[in-house]
Amino acid sequence: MTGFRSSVVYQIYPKSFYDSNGDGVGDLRGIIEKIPYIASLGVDHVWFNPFFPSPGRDNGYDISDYCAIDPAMGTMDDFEELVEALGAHGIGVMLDMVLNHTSTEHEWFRKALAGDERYQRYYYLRDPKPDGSLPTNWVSKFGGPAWEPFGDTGKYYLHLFDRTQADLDWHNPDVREEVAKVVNFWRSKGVRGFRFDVINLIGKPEALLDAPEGTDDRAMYTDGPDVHTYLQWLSEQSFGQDADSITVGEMSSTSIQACIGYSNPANHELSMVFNFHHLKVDYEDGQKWTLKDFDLAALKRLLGEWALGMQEGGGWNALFWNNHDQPRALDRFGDTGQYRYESATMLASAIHLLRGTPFVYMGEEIGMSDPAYTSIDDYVDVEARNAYRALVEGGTDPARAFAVVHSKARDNARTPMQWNAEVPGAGFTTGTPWLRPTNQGTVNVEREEAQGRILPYYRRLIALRQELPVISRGAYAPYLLEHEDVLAYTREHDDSCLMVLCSFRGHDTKVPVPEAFASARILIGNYDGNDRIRSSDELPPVADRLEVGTICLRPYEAIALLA
Ligand code: TEU
Repeated sequence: MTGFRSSVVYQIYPKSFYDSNGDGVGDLRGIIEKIPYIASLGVDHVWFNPFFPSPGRDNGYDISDYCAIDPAMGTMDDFEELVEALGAHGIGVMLDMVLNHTSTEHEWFRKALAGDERYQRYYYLRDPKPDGSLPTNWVSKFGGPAWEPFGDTGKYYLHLFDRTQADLDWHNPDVREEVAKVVNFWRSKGVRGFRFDVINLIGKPEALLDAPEGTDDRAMYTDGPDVHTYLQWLSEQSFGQDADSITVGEMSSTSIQACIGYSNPANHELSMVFNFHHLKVDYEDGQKWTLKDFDLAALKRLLGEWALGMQEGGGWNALFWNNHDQPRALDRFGDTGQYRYESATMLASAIHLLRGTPFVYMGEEIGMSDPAYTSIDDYVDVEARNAYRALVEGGTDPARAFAVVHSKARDNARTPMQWNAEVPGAGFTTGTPWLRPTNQGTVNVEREEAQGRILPYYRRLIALRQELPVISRGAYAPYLLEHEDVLAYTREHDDSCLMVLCSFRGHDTKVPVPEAFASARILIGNYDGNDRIRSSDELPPVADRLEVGTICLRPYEAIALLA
């Protein structure tokens, strides 16, 4: 295993990866069966979305027991076997720690509700305002108010997500002890990787206050004053004791400054952070449930600002286009038709050669795209269903509301991994899949292995990070920030210089190449067979492509030059 800077992480949504017993839902034994495939990618760690006991209101992010395995997913023995079997390939396990909130089915919340004051102090319970209105004007990220009556006590409990996800009060030292115990439980099973769900929400101020009128309520509880102290404490009590620990914090609506704090090694908090700013460039006025073409200028600006800002502050980014909450990037920024291969590999190049640690979300490596659902009933996610209802109730035409959900729903990412062309299971299950795949006829692992070009390209990109310090360590500098079609940057380390050019357009476009790269060689590219270069090959010169210092990029072309 290598350090996190030269690592690549593969993300698996266990419910949708591989079903070993035909019940239509993925499971741990299924993942064990597919380890040869995972290992063939060359990844260093696998992040698993939660597979702990949960009522499943938010697909496992509503946890009712942190230290057990959801029986629908397998047993603790299966888990231990999984850790060992991945470890035999040098692959580490990264678990999802959802420590900002528990399910209301968790023993702590149940005891609190039954009147146990010790456990009542685990949550944010507040009285209504004197006028009888809710304790604050905050809204839930899944729609509606963030407060729900706490039994018949007259008080309310805070839930920033679904009403069955009650926020834990980290001010209480008992809560902090409990969460450290959870992390240490999994460490004792050999786990060294942790992804912390919405961890920048744990530092809410002691007094919860209304957001001033006309302002964003997220500012009232995000990146709060105590997050850094809590993370330092948690690190010291748990994962910080492992030399080979790798941690990533999911940072909701955050800032570069805060993220430098979370990930600069001098602060002893986390290895790296996810931020989502670059994935909001197709939101109208910052609102998710809208329809808008992506803004490439904004995307370039944000990727550049974060790469540079984090570098200057000594922080470290997790790099990603896809995860279980995002519609497929191919549908948003690429072309799922004529240029599927070109745009999928271009997007991969843009991320994998940047400064940071790349994450690949299952199916991305074979070019999976959003399902072609035709009815709102095809969508199962609580967020999508709430959003549809709210749009229609707010007067949006149902056809348009459906189009919005179709392009934004988290279900888009959660359809089963497409192993082969079988209908209905796509080789994921012999039963009825819990969420229906729609294009396994053309997009599947079997076909990619036999004749595809996306999967080999990912394997090559993943290997390159371990081979070349200029990729894992090189200094980043933006290039051609004003170019209308192309994302470009350079990386520099010792005597090596890398230039990465990625066209986001379906037409030809010209890019100037500085003199220093005139005699450079092509490290990887998605045209002219440059996707088939192997490390032992002599790299082809770029000179043939240059015309008076300019290169003409073809539709969705990506090319990396090494000087
Ligand atoms: O998501 C955090 C988050 O802020 C979500 O609102 C996310 O931005 C949203 O789903 C996109 O519309 C994390 C998990 O990744 C998500 O699956 C959980 O539902 C959420 O936390 C609550 O635990």
